[in-house]
Order: sequence, then structure tokens, then C-alpha cells
Amino acid sequence: MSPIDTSIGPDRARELFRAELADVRTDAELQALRMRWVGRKGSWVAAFMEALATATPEQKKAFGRGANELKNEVEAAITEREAALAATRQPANAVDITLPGRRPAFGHRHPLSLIRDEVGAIFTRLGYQVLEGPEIEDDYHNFEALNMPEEHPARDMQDTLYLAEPLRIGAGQPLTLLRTHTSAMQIRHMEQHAPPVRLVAIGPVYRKDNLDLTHTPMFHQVEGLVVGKGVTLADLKGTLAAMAEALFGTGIGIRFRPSFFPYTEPSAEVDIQCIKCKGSGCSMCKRTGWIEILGSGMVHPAVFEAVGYDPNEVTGFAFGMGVERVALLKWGAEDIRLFYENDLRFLEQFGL
Ligand code: 2NM
Repeated sequence: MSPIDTSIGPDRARELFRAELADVRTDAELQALRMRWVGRKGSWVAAFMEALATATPEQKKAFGRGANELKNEVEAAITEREAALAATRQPANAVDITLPGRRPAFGHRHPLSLIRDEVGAIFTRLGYQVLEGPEIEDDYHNFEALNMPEEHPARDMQDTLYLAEPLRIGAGQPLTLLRTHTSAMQIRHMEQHAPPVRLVAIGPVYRKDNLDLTHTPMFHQVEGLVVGKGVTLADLKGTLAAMAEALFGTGIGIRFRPSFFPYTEPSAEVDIQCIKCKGSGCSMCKRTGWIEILGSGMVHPAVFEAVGYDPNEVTGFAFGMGVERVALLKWGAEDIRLFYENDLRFLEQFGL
């Protein structure tokens, strides 16, 4: 910006103005330029007008016309640039399409849902159907048909949550309790379908337990059931070995220990080789090399009789496994309550 000096004359001044106008980028710069060139006081045009007052009569004519032309041209050029700037100005709420996108917050699938679906998929591949069903049951399907008649000591083994008021729906027994295992659904399925049967029942079950590291009053079970001609304990073993390898990795060994359930005979508890030490003994397996994972057995003839199957015609195996227990083992977590506290720092560690 050159200092205001009218001695250079209007024509040279016009060139200076053109050069300054060419550098203007913003409204504020344009307003400053306007003040400097046509402002009432201290502008180029004002200076030319002052100079005119002291000019000789001969100078006045040419000088006066030049100054007036300069004033008109400056005003016109500024107005034109003003319009041009307005046309390219971004509206206040303009979207800047060059900004990087905002990443949407993805939710995560619950770790128990992941295990439930993984187990479901393993058995679907083996030709099983996956069943889900009601969580409120009647006494018959939850206990009696499973060879646990009234006063059977097994009913004490599983402390049951009873409804304050029985629910009467349809013609069947009143629904009185929260199911203590998913076997009730398997009973209902067998009542309605002739053998062969190959299914897993998955879902929440309820027991009157207090919260601690390994217990919640609601947890999830996967129960398998296979019924047909000539189904044997060897089939049970092979099936559970395949499941253990699919869930915990190829090469993981299993072992059977004799046990007791009212609805199976014989019954066995099944251990997997410790996934941490692979069987050599560590704190996780209490130095035994083995970790209990499920209960199983050959379906008791009394169960078949209850659902109208002929125990002389068909045999079957069944097993029951806790989903939380599998999740804790697989991910090396120590506290079952983590699955129910909904702390995102925990839940975000699992798959999408
Ligand atoms: C277990 C252990 C052993 C079982 C039995 C049945 C049915 F309905 F067929 F009788 N379903 N599930 C069973 C057998 C469940 O859970 C530890």
C-alpha cells in the first residue's frame, strides 16, 4: 500500500487502486479498501478534492474530471467486487465436505450371546435343531417327567424360584415356577414328536442362588438330547469330544467321571483338559489338569415312559452345560457377575 500522494495524478492513482483491488480476498479487506479510496476523510478521493481547492484554474478542469472519474470508477469496482464476494460466500451452516467422517459408535454383541450362537452353530452343523422356549414352567415338565417325583431329594438339589401366583394358561397344569433347567423344553418336544430326536435347547434358567464369583440366580444353559434306535454312550463321548474341540480348540482332551442325575442312567460329569496348562497342572485347574465343563448321561427309561417313548425301542443321551461357565473358561474371566453388570469397558472387549 503506497502512501496517499495526489501529485502522481488520477491516472496513476487508478492503476494503484486496481492493483490493491486485485489483492482483496474478504469483505473486511474490501471495506478497508473502500475507506482508503472513497472514505469521507483521509481517502485518496478526499485528498484529490482537497488538492482541487488549491489548484490553478487551468489545472482544475483536467484534474477535476480525473478525480471524479476516479471516484466513480472506484465505487463501481468496489460494488462489483462486493457482489462477487457475496456470490461465493459460504452460508453460515455450510457443510465442509472435506472434513473426515464421524465414526459411528458400533455396539458389541454380548459375550454370552456369542457363546450361545457358537454352541448353536456347532450343533447345527452336526444336524441338531436348536430350540428356545418359555421360561415359566409347570411342575410336571420341570421335575416330574424328568424322574423327580414329589418329595424326590433332587428337588432340594436345585433350589427353585416359585411364582407368587400360579399362571393358568390353557388346559395344562398351572405354571408355577421359573425353569431350573432347559430339559423341560426337551420333554415338551418329545411329547409332540416321535423319535428320532436330535436337538439342543438353549436359554435362561433360574435357581435360588446368591450372587458370588460363580453364581447368579439366572444363568444360561445348553442342553443336548439325542434319541433313536441304538444310540450309545460311545455316541455321547464322540459328540462331546467333537464339541470340546470345536469350542476350545483342536486336540483338547475330555474325560468322563461317574456321577448321578435322576434323569440319566448311567450319568457322568465331563471334564476338558485345562485350556491354560494343557493338562500339566496350574492354578486354574487346581493342579489337576482337568476342568469340569458339563453333566451328561444316557436318558433314564422313566423319562422315555413319561413322554410316551418305548425304552425297549429307543435309547438316547443327554447333556447340560452352562453358557456362562464356557464363557469364563474361554476368555479367562474370573467373575460371572461381569456378564450382568453391563460395564462397557468389559463388554467392548468382545466381538462386534
Ligand atoms: C444334564 C445332565 C444330564 C438332560 C436330560 C434331559 C432329558 F430331557 F432328556 F431328560 N435333558 N437334559 C441332562 C442330562 C442334563 O445337565 C447337567
